[in-house]
Amino acid sequence: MTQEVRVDQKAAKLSLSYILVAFIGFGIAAIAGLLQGLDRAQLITLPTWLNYYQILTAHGVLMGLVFTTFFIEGFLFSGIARVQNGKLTPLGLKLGWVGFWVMLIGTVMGVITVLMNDASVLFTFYAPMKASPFFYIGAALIVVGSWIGGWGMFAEYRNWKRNNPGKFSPLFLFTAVATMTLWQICTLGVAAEVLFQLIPWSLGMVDTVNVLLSRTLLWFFGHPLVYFWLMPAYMTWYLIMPKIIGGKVFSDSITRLVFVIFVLLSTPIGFHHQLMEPGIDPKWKFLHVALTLSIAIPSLITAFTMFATFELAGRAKGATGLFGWFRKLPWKDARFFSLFLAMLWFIPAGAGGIINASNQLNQVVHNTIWVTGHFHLTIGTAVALTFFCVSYWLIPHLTGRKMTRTTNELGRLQAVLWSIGMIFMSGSMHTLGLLGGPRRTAGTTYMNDPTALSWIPFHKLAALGGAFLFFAAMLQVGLVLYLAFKAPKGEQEYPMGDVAEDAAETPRILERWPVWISVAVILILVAYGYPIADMIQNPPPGAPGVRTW
Ligand code: HEM
Ligand SMILES: [Cu+2]
Repeated sequence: MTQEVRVDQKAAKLSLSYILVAFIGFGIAAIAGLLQGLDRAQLITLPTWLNYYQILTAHGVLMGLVFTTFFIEGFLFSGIARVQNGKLTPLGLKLGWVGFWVMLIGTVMGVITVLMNDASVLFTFYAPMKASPFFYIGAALIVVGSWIGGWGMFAEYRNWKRNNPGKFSPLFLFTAVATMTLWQICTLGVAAEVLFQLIPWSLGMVDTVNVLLSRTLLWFFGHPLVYFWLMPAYMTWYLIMPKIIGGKVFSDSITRLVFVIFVLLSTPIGFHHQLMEPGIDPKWKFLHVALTLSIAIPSLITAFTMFATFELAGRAKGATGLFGWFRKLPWKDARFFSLFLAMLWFIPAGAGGIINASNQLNQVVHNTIWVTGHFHLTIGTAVALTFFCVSYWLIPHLTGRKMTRTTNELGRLQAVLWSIGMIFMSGSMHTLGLLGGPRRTAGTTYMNDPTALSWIPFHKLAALGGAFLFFAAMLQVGLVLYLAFKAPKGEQEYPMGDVAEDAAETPRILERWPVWISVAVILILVAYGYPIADMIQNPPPGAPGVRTW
């Protein structure tokens, strides 16, 4: 039996600050999302002072970077405190706060530049589109701030190891360290791009930019970024969910193994975003595709583990037959219900990912709105719903309040509305992509071209989905504010699962970080060393900046 541990006030304040900023960013981004959907369906015309690409940039940056990164830092700090008797060390707290402020300054800088229409370069800020230097500096500060927070978590880990020599670290701490390790490695790519290429260029210190190199450095970071979002969701599924359903963590070793595989394999695969790009030898693309397909393995292991967890919990409660356990799951509990939908959505999302990663199939869907449909299922649903669901119990836990029956019911409604919205929006986006519809394009009929006209009904369905999503998003923001400031005072449990007693002993090697980091670096050198050296030695003609908006 674990005793009930409360996250103490200091750690709670830190964690809550991150989480509130996350949901404010999310709320603003949702408004932009709705407007985009309506514009593309030709249901509204944006006013001349509000550019489609401007709101698309705001939406992408606020959802993809601000909502996720702030939420993840806040959640991981809270969980690390939870497994250490509710406390963080003074050093961890301090780094947590410095990171928070640096990230916040970067966010404000970036958002203001976008609102001033000085940075409509989209979420990927591809050169040679050129934004104001403040946009890039803001982005760099978000990344640096998140590093500092990560160092705070490493400090917690070192402290734990010192006080518990020779023991395995608590699973939550281990998986948090894995997540932040991946993040520190992969962000080196985007940091190099922004610091050495984009900032000097946007300040006018150099005239042109090596576009191929800049995109390669971006994707060195861009795919692992996806795992940075996914790993905290997996932490919830592996470690938190079992407690909510009254079961046990299926296996300590499998959990650690899955996270180690992510650290090893998520970086050397970035070329799967550049399959259509000239200047990279197909041999290297092939290597990256092969590694990409192998990173589906931890997700398949996860699917197996989740069902095993459900089944064992159900059988422990007396379920019989092949699927009897299904009825024993706590469907009425929003903490579980949202999570289950999140996991369910990850099945089509992952299948779509395998399609994107396959060389030939990529040619069909590349740069179509299929891709947008895909990531609204992965990050936009599997991850986002998981984060919503965490907020239902985490926020009241941090503020000394309680989830009520009504919040529980509204939480379940939220997940249903979000799912309906995604069926329409993501479903239409996938269909449109197969019909050749482009992504990242303001509403247009291409002078009434028949093909483009045939897309409009699907855009309308997507906009209908967007309306559901917007409604669900506002409900979510309302729930967050209610749980933070208004819900009745009380005790809300921080559910942290225990490992099953009969699980096999964990191999020591799984906790040898120097070994895993070295393997990760070697894989990166193999996959990127030669291509990047080649791009620097034989650069394509330098590109001057353009302003397309
Ligand atoms: C209220 C819910 C949402 C709505 C209505 C919505 C709608 C949209 C639409 C219409 C687009 C533009 C498609 C295009 O022109 O290519 C888009 C792009 C995008 N969305 Fe969402 N979305 C929502 C939630 C989310 C969430 C939860 C995330 C991630 C956490 C997300 C991340 C993104 C990103 C990264 C882009 C791409 C930006 C770019 O192309 O630069 N969205 N969304
Ligand atoms: Cu990718």
